[in-house]
Parts: sequence; C-alpha cells; structure tokens
Amino acid sequence: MSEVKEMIKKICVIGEAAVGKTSLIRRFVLDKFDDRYFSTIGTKTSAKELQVELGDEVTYLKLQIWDILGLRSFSKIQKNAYKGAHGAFIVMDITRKGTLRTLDSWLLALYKVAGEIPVVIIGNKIDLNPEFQKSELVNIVTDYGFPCYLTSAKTGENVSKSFNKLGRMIVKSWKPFTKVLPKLEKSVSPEQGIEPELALDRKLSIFEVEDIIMARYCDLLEDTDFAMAIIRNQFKRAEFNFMYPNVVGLRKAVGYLIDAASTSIEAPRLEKERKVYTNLIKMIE
Ligand SMILES: Nc1nc2c(ncn2[C@@H]2O[C@H](COP(=O)(O)OP(=O)(O)OP(=O)(O)O)[C@@H](O)[C@H]2O)c(=O)[nH]1
Ligand SMILES: [Mg+2]
Repeated sequence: MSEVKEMIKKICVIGEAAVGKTSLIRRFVLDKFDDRYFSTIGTKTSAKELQVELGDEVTYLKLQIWDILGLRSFSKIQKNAYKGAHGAFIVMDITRKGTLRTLDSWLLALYKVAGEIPVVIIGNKIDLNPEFQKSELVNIVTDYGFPCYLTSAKTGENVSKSFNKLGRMIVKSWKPFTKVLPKLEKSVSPEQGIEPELALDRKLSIFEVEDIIMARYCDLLEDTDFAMAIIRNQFKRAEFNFMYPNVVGLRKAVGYLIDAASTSIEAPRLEKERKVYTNLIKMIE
C-alpha cells in the first residue's frame, strides 16, 4: 500500500525587477497572464497544492509562495522574506542578458539567510525569443547542479513543470553538488548587489528609506503578510507610487501607516516608530 504524507513548505520567487516573477506565480496559481507591469510592493504570498509521487510515497505538498519585489534597493525586505524558506526560484529574463549575470548575488543573499535550500533556475519570456539556447542558462549553473527551465508566463510553457520540479526537490531534501556558500562569499563582490550595513551618518536614498520603513513596519506588526497588505492599501490611499517616490508622498504614506497600526500597537511604541520614520525621511539626500 502506498504511503500518504502532507507537508506545508515556503518557497520564494526571486530575481531582478520585471523578469516576470509575479507573472509566473499568477500563471501557476490562477492560470492567467497580464501584459501590464505593476512592480510588486514588498512581498505578497499565495498558495497552491501539489501532489508529488516518489515511488510508493505520495506527498500532498502545500506551497506557500512568496513573491518578492526585485528592485535591488529593497534588500532588507528581500532578506526578511527569505527567512524559513524551503526552496526558491531564481528568475532571469532571457531578453535582458544582464539579468543572466545576476544569479550568484541572488543566490548568496538567499543562502546566507535560508541555508543551502533547493533552487530551480528560470529563464523566462521564452515566447519573445524562441531561438534562445538553453545551454546559455545551463552554463551559468553547472557548478551547483540546479535544474533550469526556459519558461513563458505568457503562454504557460514549462511553468507547472518548474513548480513540480521544485516540489519534488523539496520532498527529496535535495542539496547542491558542493557547499555553495563559501564559494559564493569569495566570488561575489559587494557591487553585485550585496549592500553593506547602513552607516547612519550618511545620507540615504529615498528607496533605502522606503526599504527600511517597510521592513520595520513588518517587524512592528510581527506579521509580514498582514503588514504588506496594510502597506499596499495605505500607499494606494495616499496615492503614493513607491517606484516613483517623492518625499512629500512618502511622509503622507507614513502618516497613514502609523494611523493604521494604532488599533494594534500601543501609543508610546507607535510614537517612537513615527519618530524613527520621520528622522529617516530627513536623512534622504
Ligand atoms: N512576453 C512575455 N512577457 C512577460 C512574461 N512574463 C512577464 N512578462 C511581462 O513582463 C513584465 C514584468 O512582469 P512581472 O511579473 O510584473 O515582473 P516581476 O519580476 O514580478 O517584477 P517586480 O515585482 O518589479 O520585481 C510585465 O509586463 C509582464 O506582462 C513572459 O513570459 N512573456
Ligand atoms: Mg512582481
């Protein structure tokens, strides 16, 4: 008789901005696609169940899928989101060759937080360049032995296959060929996106400030998913576009965020938090 197991596992979808992370998740979970681009505000989760069969064993694997914005300035949000992940996709856009060179820096940031978890590499938007050679993708991952797929969130090509593969790897507790982290730590330079800790005597960019405020707000509410839902709503209410931010808009959005937390956080704590945000905004160059 076959054995039946159930598991709930967290996976992250990471990679540069606009490579198609949200679109891949949308295709997999809802079987839909949208040509318009709305960059993900922070993180957003969704869920889908897979059935993984290994020999006599059937595993019902519920994937909690974390969609994480790709813009590099949001490294705090990104790192927070990797905590406790059991698997990840690193997504690249085959029509933007530069994104193919970003694997190591994403992998390093992920593995520093989550350990050497199973990873599947995605070269997305294959519908836009069907001539693209898979070997180009395979070459950049040979050292690790990660599986790779050329996908299209638009047509659905290889999307379910990629999720099924990652699911199987998680159930089998897959590990990379060699210890990856020490090698990456030597080879990836800070300019490749791994930001040094913030020195508080320097000026900050508005994106850095947004990143710190959003990450602090998630810590404050002790529930990233809930906090991100509030952030999305309040940014919308303040008509604040976090990709094209300005100081006046950010100040207004932050005011709304503080108000929205007033039912769950005690006033003195919230007042302290408001002061931190106000001071951060003053530090914008
Ligand atoms: N032709 C084509 N377009 C795609 C594909 N996947 C995504 N796109 C488009 O690429 C743009 C960016 O897609 P998103 O899924 O929002 O990208 P993202 O990686 O989530 O971006 P961030 O949230 O900013 O990090 C959108 O206009 C999508 O419609 C694909 O496979 N083929
Ligand atoms: Mg997105």
